Amino acid sequence: MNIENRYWQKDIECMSREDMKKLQDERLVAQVKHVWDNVPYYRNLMEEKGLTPDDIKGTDDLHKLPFLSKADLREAYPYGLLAKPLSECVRIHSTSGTTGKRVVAFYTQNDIDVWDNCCARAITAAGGTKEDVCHVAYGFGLFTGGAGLNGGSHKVGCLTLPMSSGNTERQIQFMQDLGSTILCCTPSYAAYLGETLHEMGLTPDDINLKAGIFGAEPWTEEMRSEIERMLGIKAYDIYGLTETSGPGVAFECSEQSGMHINEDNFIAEIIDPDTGEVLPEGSKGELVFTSITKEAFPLIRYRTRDICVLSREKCSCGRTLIKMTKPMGRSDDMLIIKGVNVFPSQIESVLLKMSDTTPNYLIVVDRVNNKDTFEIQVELSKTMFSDTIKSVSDLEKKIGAEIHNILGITAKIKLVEPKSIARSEGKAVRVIDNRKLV
Ligand code: DLL
Repeated sequence: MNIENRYWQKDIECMSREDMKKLQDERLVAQVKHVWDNVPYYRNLMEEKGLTPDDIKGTDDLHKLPFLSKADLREAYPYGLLAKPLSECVRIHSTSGTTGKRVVAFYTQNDIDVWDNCCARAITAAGGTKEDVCHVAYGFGLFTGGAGLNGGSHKVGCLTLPMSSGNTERQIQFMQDLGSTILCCTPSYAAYLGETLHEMGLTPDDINLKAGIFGAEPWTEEMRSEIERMLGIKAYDIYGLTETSGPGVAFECSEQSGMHINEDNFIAEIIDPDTGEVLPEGSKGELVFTSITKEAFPLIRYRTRDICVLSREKCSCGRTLIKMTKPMGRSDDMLIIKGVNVFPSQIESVLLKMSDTTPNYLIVVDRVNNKDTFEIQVELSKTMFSDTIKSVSDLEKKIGAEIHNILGITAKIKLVEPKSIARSEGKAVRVIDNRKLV
């Protein structure tokens, strides 16, 4: 890769620690004043803690500020956290709202520019330049994936294909005809595209892809290798959430070991999810973000529920931006089965280490006679499916033993026919929990 192309905004991405702290200090002070002056909801939260903007002189005072949670966002729906007049807002995005009221986020033109630059950093770190054809197969609409990567791709000057998701064979046709070099979509959709490519009798040599930028859902290192193999690309992670603009809060570089957080726009903290105590660097805990450049919809100490670890270890790419590990699931997505904490990613890791299964699986949990039942449906590869009953039952036992080894509980393994588990074009559904626990 040409060295000039490695960074989108080198002065920021490689800024010294002292300069970054200074920038964050200044921006935090201004942001706190902005919400105090313009958002009564924040002012009330601060007043409850006996705080005024004068108490916040920089990032060292961040811990004094109250947390904000999804419940606050719902309570303040739709305009309660808006910090700019609607006439200055140019866009709205929203979460899917499957578990309650939607969260609506507002953007000024400057918010969109900042967001586009964050996504442009991600595309550049994945090797993207204006010579590339960027195929955006995240959903477009209220979901932030499509619009975010589309905006970043425009900034970089790539030829942008705003494909959205779905119509999978046509996606591959376009890739072939228009020579897409960078693919942006969820990792589960990337796996589906890889599967479809092979079913169409094509190989990675028949397309021109070199890199993929995948996020919006948890995915394992095993899934990364599988996608890289199926599509013949390097697969990069990207993280974000609607509340903080969307994708591009953090992005992976050539080292592919954790994502750099765009610290000029977001201050990250790790807290103990039970006590709210701020944990030292290197601890595993809940990620909390404060947005320090957002105009329309600023977030102060927003609890993401995502569990990860932060690290300031030197990165070989030259960026000095702090790194976060892949989220290890959300604290509210964690399943408790037979009293044991289970993250779907642990199961995915086991399954993808087996050569005879596909990356398609479903975890089904139920409660019968007051006892949890735990079944994992796993799709077989085509070759394994036509194999003997004995080898299929050996594989079931092997997976069962490995799951027991990792989790310490027994799961019923059900191997199912190829293509029998529904494919996802956006975020994959990996868990069906039939226990009515609430
Ligand atoms: O998923 C924004 C996005 C779009 C990110 C495209 C990356 C790419 P929401 O729909 O609001 O926003 O969901 C946010 O998705 O709190 C995480 O739990 C999860 N998530 C996002 N990126 C990753 C990732 C978008 N790279 C929620 N790895 C977040 C694991 C992720 N989980």
